[in-house]
Amino acid sequence: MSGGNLDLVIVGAGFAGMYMLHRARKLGLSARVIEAGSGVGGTWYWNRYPGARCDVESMQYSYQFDDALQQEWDWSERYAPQPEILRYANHVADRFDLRRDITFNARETTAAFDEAANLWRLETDSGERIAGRFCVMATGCLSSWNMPRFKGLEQFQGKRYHTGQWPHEGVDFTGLRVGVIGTGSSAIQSIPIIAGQAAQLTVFQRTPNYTIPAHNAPLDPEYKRAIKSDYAGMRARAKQTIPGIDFKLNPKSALEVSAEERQREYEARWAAGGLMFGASFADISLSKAANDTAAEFVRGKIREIVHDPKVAELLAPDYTIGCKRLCVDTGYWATFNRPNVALVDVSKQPIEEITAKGVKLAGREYEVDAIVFATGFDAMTGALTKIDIRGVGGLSLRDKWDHGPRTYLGLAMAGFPNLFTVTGPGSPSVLTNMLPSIEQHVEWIGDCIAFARDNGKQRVEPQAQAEEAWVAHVGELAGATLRHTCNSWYQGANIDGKPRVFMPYIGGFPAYVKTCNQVAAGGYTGFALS
Ligand code: N01
Repeated sequence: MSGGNLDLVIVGAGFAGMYMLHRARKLGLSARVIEAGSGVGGTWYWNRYPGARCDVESMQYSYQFDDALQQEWDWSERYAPQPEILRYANHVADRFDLRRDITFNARETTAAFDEAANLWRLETDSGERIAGRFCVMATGCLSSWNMPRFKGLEQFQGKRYHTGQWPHEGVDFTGLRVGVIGTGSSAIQSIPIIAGQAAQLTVFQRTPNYTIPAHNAPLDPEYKRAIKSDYAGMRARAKQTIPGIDFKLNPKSALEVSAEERQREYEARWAAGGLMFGASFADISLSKAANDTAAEFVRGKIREIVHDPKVAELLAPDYTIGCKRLCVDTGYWATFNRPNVALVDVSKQPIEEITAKGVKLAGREYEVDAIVFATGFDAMTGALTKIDIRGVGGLSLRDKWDHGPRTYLGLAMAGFPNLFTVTGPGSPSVLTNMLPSIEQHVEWIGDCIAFARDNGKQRVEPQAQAEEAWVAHVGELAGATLRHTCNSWYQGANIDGKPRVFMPYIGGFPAYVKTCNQVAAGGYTGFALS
């Protein structure tokens, strides 16, 4: 690891950290990335569970900063599987010769701002030190995996896995009795595959989820050619939409059309598959009555697919559709028709303990050979609060965020000069297509650092009032939709004791970019530069 002072230290070699490094080099900044894993890819490096794939279509879930890169890379399926996305990340690392400035197998534990020297000083778990004028936390939004504190966890004699930290060599469940705890995206993707291998699969469900079929398939070469012939056009259209994805939103209200037209639209979206079911009508995320029509349509599909009416009822969610992140699956509901699959409701009688032999609740022990914890993440803030980050006067980020995250633009925090976050809380982040959002953030951060350098400034720090106003704006926008009406990780509800604050900016990609551009054009309004 470099002992000298750098212009920039980047934490994390996922898609954000990799592009930040590339951008820093282009700007003539010396930079080094610190990465806990042994390879690049971030979330796609860790999440190797069976069936893992991206729920944004592959032609859109990729970098666009280099046209030759997007022209030469060949996606094989509509939704790219995790191994292919990881290959893509490695290809990018090779193509842009990134590895020489990445330190692998080094987990950042502390980062402190040295006010006298205007330097960020970081230390890793092995005691290595690195310092840089600026620091970018490219630590990911869904990277700090959540293991609930189940009583007796350590006494389990079988194998334990977490979807967010899957063994690199893979796991073969053939002939085993397996328990899966959780029914979020990771569970919904892995359950059909585990069910195909296991002798017996028991799914422990606390809250059912809405999922839409992926209808995944190999990509038609003609379709790929058509997109590549005008990739820029497609990317430009995507940037005009709220999630930063090129898609068709039906501008009508679900309530203004006839029941037949509504049904036709939902059937067409179901047949097309994927997240864009949520765009069937313009008011699904705004009006409870409109939302109910979409939710009821999906519940109807569950009742059609799942043979046992009792199981179908347990699988059918009763809350706002799209409140928790919509899932995208391949054969999820039908999996519950298999004779080797059982569903256990833990909503009213929670898991009491993990025993030596399995999972115990309501006085019954479910014996299993392996448990898969598909229990999600300490989303958006967990990866940052895990590191002991100290700003001016020793202010700790954990303390600053004690009542919920506070940022300016989701990019920087008052009291933490020269520190930036990529897709952090307060940014559109997880509500958008992550790759274009990452590129926008990285380019903005790079420009801001270059501006400071070119203007002889040592420190860039949000002003407290600007941060205050942004936090209020983010909260106000969240309150105007139905997104706050359920227990989701968007508002920290999945982690005991985590403050309930809706974390991402819900105003959409175009409005966010416009604000960021105005801030930059105004000489970084809301920031103090000194
Ligand atoms: O995590 P989750 P995930 N006892 O938090 C349950 C992205 N992603 O890894 O809902 C019993 O959604 C918990 O129950 P509840 C995507 O953005 C994307 O699946 O809190 N159960 C829930 O069912 C996604 O939204 C892709 O009541 C417990 C589950 O565990 C995000 O990552 C694929 C429990 C956790 O679900 C997170 O998804 C995968 C307890 N004590 C992930 N604690 C794609 O691109 C938790 N649960 C497709």
